This record gives sequence, C-alpha cells and structure tokens, in this order.
Amino acid sequence: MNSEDVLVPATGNDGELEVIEISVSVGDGIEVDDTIVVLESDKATVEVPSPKAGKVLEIAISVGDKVKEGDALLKLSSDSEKESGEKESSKNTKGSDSESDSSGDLITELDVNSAVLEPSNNSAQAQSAARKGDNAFVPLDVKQEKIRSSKAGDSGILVTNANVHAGPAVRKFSREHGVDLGRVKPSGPKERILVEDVSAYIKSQVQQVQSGAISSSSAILASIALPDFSKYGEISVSSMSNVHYKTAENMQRSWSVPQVTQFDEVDITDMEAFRKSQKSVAESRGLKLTPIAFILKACAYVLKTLPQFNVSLDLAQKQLIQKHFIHIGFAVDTPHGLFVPVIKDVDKKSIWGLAAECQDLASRAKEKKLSPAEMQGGCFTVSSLGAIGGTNFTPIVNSPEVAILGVSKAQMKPAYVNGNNFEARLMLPLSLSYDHRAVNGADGARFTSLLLKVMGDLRELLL
Ligand code: CAO
Repeated sequence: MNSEDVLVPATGNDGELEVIEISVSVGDGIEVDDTIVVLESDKATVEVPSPKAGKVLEIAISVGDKVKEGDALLKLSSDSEKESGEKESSKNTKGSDSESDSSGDLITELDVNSAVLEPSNNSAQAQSAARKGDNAFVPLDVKQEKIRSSKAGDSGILVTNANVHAGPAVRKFSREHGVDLGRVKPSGPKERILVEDVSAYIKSQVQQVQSGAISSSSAILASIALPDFSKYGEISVSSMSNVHYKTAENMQRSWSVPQVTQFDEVDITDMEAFRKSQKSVAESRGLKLTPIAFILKACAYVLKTLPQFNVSLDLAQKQLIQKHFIHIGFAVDTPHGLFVPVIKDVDKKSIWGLAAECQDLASRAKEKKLSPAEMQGGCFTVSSLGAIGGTNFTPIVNSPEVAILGVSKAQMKPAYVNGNNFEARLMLPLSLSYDHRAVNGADGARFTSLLLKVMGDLRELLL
C-alpha cells in the first residue's frame, strides 16, 4: 500500500499555528477536500482540506501542538486511480460550475460568515484561492474589531468588541440551529466556542422564552445580525431607551399577525362645523376640542354594533375571547417615544368627557407620568396622524387587540352631493387594519362603512 505524508500547506503566515481540532481519526476513509485539521494563528482560524483521497494511516500531531508550513500532519494511504476517480466524481456532484467545485462547502461557510463577520482582505484572498481550486488555507474565522453581541441590560442590544473562535463542526451546529455565535459564551481554551456552549446557549434561550423572561419577539429582534456600518462612514452608537425597545418588541410581535388594511374617506364637513361651533364652550371648560374625541365616540359605537372587532384570539386554547366592555387606546407621540393610554368605557362617556380624558392622558404621556394601568386593557386603538399630515398609512394591529384605526389629515375635496352637484367637502382618510384571523374582509368594509355613516352624521350616535 502506498502512503503519503500530508503536510501543512502554504499559509501566508510566517509564524506557528496551533492545532485546535483534528477532524479525522486513524482508519477513516476521507475524500479530497475533507477537513483534516483546524489550525489557529493569532489572526484567524483556518481549516486544512485534504489534498488527496485515501485512508488515514497515522496522525502526526495532537491538539495543542504548534506547526508551520511543511510540517507533517498525517499519513494517508494513496491509490492514485481511486483518488483521481473520486476527484472527478466529487467535481461532478458539486455541479458544473468549476469555480465552486473543490471548496464548495468552505465557500458556503465563508459566505454565511461574511453576512455577519465580513471577512478581511486576507480571507477574501483565501476564498478566491479556494475558488480557483488551490488547496490553500481558507480562513473560516477572522477576528473582527466589532460584532454585535447581546448583553443582559435594559437596552437589549449593545455593540461590543468580541472575537469568535469556533471550529467547523461548531459553526455547522450553530448554523443548523440559527445561533449567532457572537452571542455564545465560550468555555474552550483561548475563548474557543464548543458545541456544549452552543447547546447551553440554546437551552438558556428556550428556558427564558418559556418562563417569559424574554419574549420570543425580543429573541427575533436580537437574532438579526448587522454589518459593520463604520466601514461606510462615521457612526455613533447609543443605547435604545426602554420605551423604544419595548415599542420595537411590540411591533415585532404584532407584525406576525396576518393583517389587512381597509381604506376609506369620511365626509366630516358637518362634524367639523359642529366641533368649531363648540370652541368657545370648550374654552370655558378649559378644554381643546379636537376630532379625536368624536372619532373615539364613533369607534365605540361601531365596536358595540360589530362585536366581532372586540375580541382577542387564544389560539393555544382555540378560544375566542369576547369583551363586553369598550376600552380604546390612542397613540400619543412624545419626545420619549410612543405611548398608548387607554380610555375606559368610551361608549359610556360624553364627547366632553372624552376630550378631557384625551387631553389629560396625552399631556401626562408627554411627561412620562402615566401609570401602567392607564396603558392596559385596550380593546381597540386609534392612531391619529391627522394633525401632522399624510394621505393614508397602514397602522399595525396592537395585538392581542384585533383592529386599529389610522386617521390621516382631513382635506377639502370635491364630492358629489345630492345627486349630481360637486361641492367642496372636508374628507377625512381612514385606514382600518385588522387581524384577518379574527375578522374577515367583509366585516372590515362593514366597520369603515358604519364609521362613515356615524361620523358623517353625528345624530346617528343618539339612536
Ligand atoms: N385632520 C386635520 N386636522 C386635524 C386632524 C385631522 N385628522 N386631527 C387633528 N387635527 C387638528 C386639530 O383639530 C388641531 O387643530 P385646531 O387647533 O385648529 O383645532 C390640530 O390638528 C392639532 O391637534 P392635536 O394634535 O393637538 O390634537 P389631536 O387631538 O388631534 O391629537 C394626539 C392628539 C395625542 C392623538 C396627537 O397629539 C398625537 O400624539 N398624534 C400622534 C399619534 C401617533 O404617533 N401615531 C402613530 C403611532 S404608530 O406609529
């Protein structure tokens, strides 16, 4: 039986490399390009592919040894016919693209890593060499100045300096489980990440989600890896406020709801005339009467008429929870972020009462003086951007509620009135987003149609 030494190939590194993983055992039959060892310099972790097919007869190194170019790694039985046949079949099975044949797996690994770690020029060179079929070192793991990492704390996401050291088996395992290695605490020598570390990380994440310590939506948020933006220009990094992070988390959770937005326009010419006629009364009461009080009242009427919008779904229990109260939240834009105070029993309150409560809750939201209870228990939400502008938008359902009304800026528009006369009317754009698991499309259109009727003629509210 012929045998041949497999040596440490040219690395472009003058110094010594440490053997950190031996991927084969004596007696193993290996193919061309199978990983035989993983070496580590102070700059990179590299995988050495086998230049030949054959059987491992002897291993000349141990984990922890220092090696350099030309040192023997192992002894391989060689059968040149088998080897060339295997080389051909290996090429054929990897497709017709000759550039991706001999190092397909490694390149895939680099591509995956580059999305997160963005290899340096060195690795790009090695990648290019690998594409050409050279049995060159292919750095799998390049030290980075900055990668994203998650630390316990109120900001949720921090940018820290961190190095990721892990062998191919660990990387494969982490990829299969969708784990960002930058978040895993290493326990191996030289801060190397082991398979057990990845397993422990997965276990702790699952436990935290199950115990409610972290929500699955925050896990989703934290799993999105970012490139190093500083490569493209100057950046600065600051912690997100709790309010900002919670809002992002809620949006992420609510975004998973299959939702549809129904648009419509309501003629509020008469409503506005009435509102303006009450201006001095409002002032004498110390109030500012804006459209929101009317919108809330009209929504309460519609929610009472169409109770299918006043529900929450408990899919785990296969139950529909019908609410017999009408509490409506309204979005308040503040310098500290978005708050959604909830007005209780809107259907039982007068327009004056609603205007007063809106004013009070909005001003306390701006001062961060709302209690948690004042932001809980909503059945439905109104988000009014009318004072700011826009013709329409698609609000995101504030889950576990099943619908939200977006209100845009009212504008004078020509409209047909009484048959065939055009008149200038004040039209208010409405966007109703609803959870399509709870509400069907016909009901979505019913909701906005009824809202149009009520807001178009406030006398409807008296009936
Ligand atoms: N079209 C035209 N004008 C409108 C309007 C509309 N849809 N809605 C309000 N206005 C007018 C008001 O009438 C008022 O004008 P007058 O003083 O002449 O009467 C002016 O705009 C300012 O209104 P306001 O903002 O003081 O009061 P409001 O009751 O309309 O809104 C609140 C209160 C809390 C809803 C609002 O301040 C706010 O924070 N909106 C932002 C909500 C938000 O961020 N939503 C997005 C959430 S999800 O991304």
